[in-house]
Amino acid sequence: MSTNAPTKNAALLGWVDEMAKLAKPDRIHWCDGSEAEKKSLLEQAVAQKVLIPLDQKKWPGCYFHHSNVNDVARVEHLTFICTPTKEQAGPTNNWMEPKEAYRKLGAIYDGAMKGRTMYVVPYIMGPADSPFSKVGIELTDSIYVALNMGIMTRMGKVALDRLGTSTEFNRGMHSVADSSPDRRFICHFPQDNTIWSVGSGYGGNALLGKKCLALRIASYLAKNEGWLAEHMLILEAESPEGEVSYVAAAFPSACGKTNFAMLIPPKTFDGWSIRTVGDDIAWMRVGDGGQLWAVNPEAGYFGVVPGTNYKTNPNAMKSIERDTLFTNVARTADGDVWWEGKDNEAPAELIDWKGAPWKKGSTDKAAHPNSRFTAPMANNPALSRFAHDPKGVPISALIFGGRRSTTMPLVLQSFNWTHGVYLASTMGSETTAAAQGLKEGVRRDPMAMLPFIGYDAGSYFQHWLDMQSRIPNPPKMFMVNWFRKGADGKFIWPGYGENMRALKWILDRSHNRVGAQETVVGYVPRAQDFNTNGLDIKAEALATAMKVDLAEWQEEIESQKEWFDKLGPTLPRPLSLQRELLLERVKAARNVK
Ligand code: GTP
Ligand code: SPV
Ligand code: MN
Repeated sequence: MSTNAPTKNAALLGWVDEMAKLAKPDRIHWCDGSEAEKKSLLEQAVAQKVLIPLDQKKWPGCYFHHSNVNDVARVEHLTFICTPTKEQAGPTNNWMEPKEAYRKLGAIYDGAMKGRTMYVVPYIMGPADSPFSKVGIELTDSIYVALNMGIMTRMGKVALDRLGTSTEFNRGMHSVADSSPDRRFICHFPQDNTIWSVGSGYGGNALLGKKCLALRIASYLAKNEGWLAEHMLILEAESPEGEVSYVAAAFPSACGKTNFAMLIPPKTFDGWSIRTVGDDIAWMRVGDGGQLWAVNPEAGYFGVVPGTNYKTNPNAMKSIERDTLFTNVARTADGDVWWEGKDNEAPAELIDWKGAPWKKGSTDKAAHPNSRFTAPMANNPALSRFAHDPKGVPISALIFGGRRSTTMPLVLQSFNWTHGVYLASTMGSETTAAAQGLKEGVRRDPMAMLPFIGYDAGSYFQHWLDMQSRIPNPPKMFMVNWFRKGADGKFIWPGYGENMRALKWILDRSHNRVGAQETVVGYVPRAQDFNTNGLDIKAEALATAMKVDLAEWQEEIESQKEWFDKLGPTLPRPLSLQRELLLERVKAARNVK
């Protein structure tokens, strides 16, 4: 078997050899992360029809990929936490006994790479020179995965150099195998720092550095080591006076992180700049000044395509102008791409994401609702100059927000840390196309981490509560909701750039310089605290977007009981007491028994 191993790391060589003996690839290619390698991999991917080049004049360095039609999003029902006991995985995760998981997936890997190349993809999550960064090695038979990892992580030689002879690296095994949903499993072994994924080539199932390592495995490490690994964007806000602040925000999958992280303020916020540190994942530790410091472990964006246009998110549009992989969008015969919610109307004819002819006016979507772009973060014109800073950035506010058509106001500040953790732990959100096979409707998605907590959820909440005493200068906590709907079923709040208005209040509250109305459920902006200059929305609609309706809240809090009951004995008592206290307060305010 041919190989080009560029390392003397015995543990690494031994493990790669062991996995190769199992999967039996014809060739092993060690990725070095060079430009020349990228070019060659792209050429091979095109020759294999894994990628289709777009019109290179219009879209330099851009390619189209369509996944297997049964493989278009994360698969939560096929995702497992393989801890020694079921209790360690907790009631929100699927659990498989580790030996059983290794046996089951091992049988599928056996010979799965015959006739194929096994790519050895060394990568770093986090800046190359940051003490917080983690090295992972992903073995994969997907050239598409190898190319994506090259964009999403610091990949290749840089990772092997950092690893040296250390045995401490995440062992990620991935094979698309036969792409059969019956033989698709995403298994995590936190105790072994190992991930085995088989049967899917898509996003979070297959790019193992992202959700598998940077969230599920990292959240387990973070619990043990006293830090936080969260599904959060990180943004930098600079005021006209030159004050620079950072916030981190957790919104569930396909609920607005990329958009918020790339926000362009409305005209009336002259002199304000928002820059992106990260759009999906934050690793946060206590640092200088007793503040919480955040690092973005990724190096690229794996972003939702539909709804992205020059009005909603110009920075994303500029980020995908070159060197971008488009997965499951629609395209034209002459190498252009299209999706629902692009700037222009659909052309008369398209090739839909499945490769079938599509005519304007068709009720089928031309692009898959979870179609994605993979773009290097260096393309983002609004990239923060601290995006690669090994120390990270100091966080002033933590924001949590779901997709809720009712109940949740535009913005709300918690009374304190415990109340903030309670609000985040009970966060509800309507499910989206980012995961396959979920029931439509609102589900609890605590901290936007339901699919990504790598251990018992109750213990995860306890860890959040415990963090308070570790952070001398903690960020303030907020809830937001851009997705409340009016009687007409339409979003009330214009969203996108206008979210700056809520952000401004959040920043002012974090720096203790603006007032608020205390409601039974938390602080909200008073009229004089909230900048509406140039905002095109009726006063009545704005009031509805911001409203705290106690009847809705009572229903909300009562419905949280089922969720807390499900969490079982590890649910921290301060959280169940918060719920009960809040319910009694709401009932008292409504004068109901
Ligand atoms: P993941 O990558 O899955 O973690 O998603 P994300 O949280 O980064 O979501 P993203 O920013 O990609 O937005 C998902 C969808 O919500 C896109 O179709 C956006 O156009 C839409 N969206 C984002 N922000 C807003 C907003 O403020 N208002 C409305 N109405 N839609 C929004
Ligand atoms: C998400 O689903 O939250 C994503 C996309 O960011 S994936 O990488 O598929 O997890
Ligand atoms: Mn995400």
